[in-house]
Amino acid sequence: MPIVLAVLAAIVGIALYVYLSILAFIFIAMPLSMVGVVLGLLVGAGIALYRATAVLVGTDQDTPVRTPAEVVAGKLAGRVPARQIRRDFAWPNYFFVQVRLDLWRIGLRSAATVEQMWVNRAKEVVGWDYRVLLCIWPLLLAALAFLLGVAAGNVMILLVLVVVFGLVTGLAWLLGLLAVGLLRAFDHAWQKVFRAHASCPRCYAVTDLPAYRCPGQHPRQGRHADMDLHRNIRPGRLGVLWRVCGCGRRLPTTVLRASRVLSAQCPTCGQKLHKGAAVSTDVRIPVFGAASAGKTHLIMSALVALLRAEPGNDTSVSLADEHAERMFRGYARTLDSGGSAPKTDASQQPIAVTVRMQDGRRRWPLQRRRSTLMHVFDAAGEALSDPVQNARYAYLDNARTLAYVLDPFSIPGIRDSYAANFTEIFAAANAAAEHPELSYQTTAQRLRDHGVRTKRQRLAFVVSKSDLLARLPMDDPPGTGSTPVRSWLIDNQLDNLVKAAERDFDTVAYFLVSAMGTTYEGGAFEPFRWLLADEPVRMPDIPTPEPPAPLAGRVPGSRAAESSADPAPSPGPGRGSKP
Ligand SMILES: Nc1nc2c(ncn2[C@@H]2O[C@H](COP(=O)(O)OP(=O)(O)OP(=O)(O)O)[C@@H](O)[C@H]2O)c(=O)[nH]1
Ligand SMILES: [Mg+2]
Ligand SMILES: [Zn+2]
Ligand SMILES: [Zn+2]
Repeated sequence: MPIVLAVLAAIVGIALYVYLSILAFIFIAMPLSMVGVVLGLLVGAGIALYRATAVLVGTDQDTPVRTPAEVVAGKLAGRVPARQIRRDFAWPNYFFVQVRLDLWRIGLRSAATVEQMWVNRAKEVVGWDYRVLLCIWPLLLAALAFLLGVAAGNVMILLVLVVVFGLVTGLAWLLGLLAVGLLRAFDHAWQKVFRAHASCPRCYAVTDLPAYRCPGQHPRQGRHADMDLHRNIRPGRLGVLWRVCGCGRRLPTTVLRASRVLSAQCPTCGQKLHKGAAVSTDVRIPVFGAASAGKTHLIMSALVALLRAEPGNDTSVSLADEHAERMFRGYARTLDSGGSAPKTDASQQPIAVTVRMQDGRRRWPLQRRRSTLMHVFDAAGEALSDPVQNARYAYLDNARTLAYVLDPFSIPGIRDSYAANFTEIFAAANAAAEHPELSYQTTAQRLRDHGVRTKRQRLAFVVSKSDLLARLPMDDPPGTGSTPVRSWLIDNQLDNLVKAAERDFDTVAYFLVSAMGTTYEGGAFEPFRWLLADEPVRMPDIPTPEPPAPLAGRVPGSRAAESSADPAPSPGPGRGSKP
């Protein structure tokens, strides 16, 4: 009987508990859970937003940051790519890599906070007595709903963040790629149109992308390791309009803008390049010919004439570097004293003498004054004839314009006819010993051996020492202008040489020049002027003097004897014209 009563009491008790539970579920758990879910959603969203703010504002100290040092180590995109050349020490563009790191961090930190809430609550409940649990389960249900709400709110906001970050990043990439493409194209177009390159006067490397030094604060070891050297200043992953150097300094991208404020250097040998390198029209003029042909005197006389001329227009001419200034001082001293320049040292690697021609007008599209850097290379005749030495003269390969100097006193016919009777003139001429054809062919062969397409190059064919030549009593002295000089060479058995030059080069013009004077028009500068005429260069405008008198019967040293070069020789005669 007591057992029956006990069972009955238990059944009633359980029924009562179930009844009360149902009531508690409906009237306590359900409403509280609803409130819990709503609160949870808000709290979850708040956690995600708080984490996002902390990461983006930078108060989350542990956010992984892609630093310039990692960029240098090759970890720009997270893995180590097989790059031979190290990237520049600069901060990567935010939307290239950091945005991904930030989003990942926000997700991780939010999830960790939510997970922590779950774990903490679970730990508390696991320790409770089951009777307590049976009494307060409706409240636990509401707490569970709250936690579920937190997780859901968190995930929702994270998804929204992924979408927003994705959209903003996508837009940034779109605009960035467009801007990078345009800026690079503009740089490229400028260099193409104005034939702008940077050429190293020492190692002869020619590049469109010089390296630039950051003027910011870099520790000494950093400078030693070239951490301040930006080898690729073009817009890209390290910045579109600007880049921030690892030292914190903001640097302009694009060669056009960088060349204004940063100092350029040769990416190959580290030599400091001229201001405006890779933006200025770059003209390289190698001068070749036999030893003692008169190459150095031609350059000397031409450059002194150019720098002493007073342009009538608003162009200006100046020496581009210390080496050029030093050389020029020597040239001017020699010319003014009437002396002779020392023989060029065959053991020294030639260094370009660079002259800057600046246009005074500011021109569209950047309202920049355009300038030209003219590099003249002078090597010793013996070195040019020596295949081992001339193989190192890479400047010959990179030139569009060359000057070949021929000493008329080395022409066998002239020598045979006059050397015996005019020893004094021949002694003054210090005639070249090498046959003109040989001195031409050694360099032409060298160019061919190095795969240079000479058919794209212009050649100024210069017959030197005209002042001394005029003193020989020739029956048929060379006339003025390109065509007469060419005919004179053919008449003097140099038809093979003329043919070879015209076959090898795109355009050839002939000049008869004396290096003893310093007149700008009609002087030793004429071959250079003709070479520059095909380049996008604005030349100093000097009033044209009276046309030179014919060569025959001239008095040595007279104005007419100084040069008989055609003031504006037409490129026509040389271009495939037949004798
Ligand atoms: N009168 C006269 N002499 C000249 C002229 N050009 C060169 N010379 C003389 O020719 C000689 C050789 O001239 P350079 O200019 O040194 O010859 P180069 O071709 O540079 O010779 P390397 O340096 O040995 O390759 C010198 O003694 C000059 O004085 C000229 O136009 N007139
Ligand atoms: Mg010389
Ligand atoms: Zn160099
Ligand atoms: Zn810096």
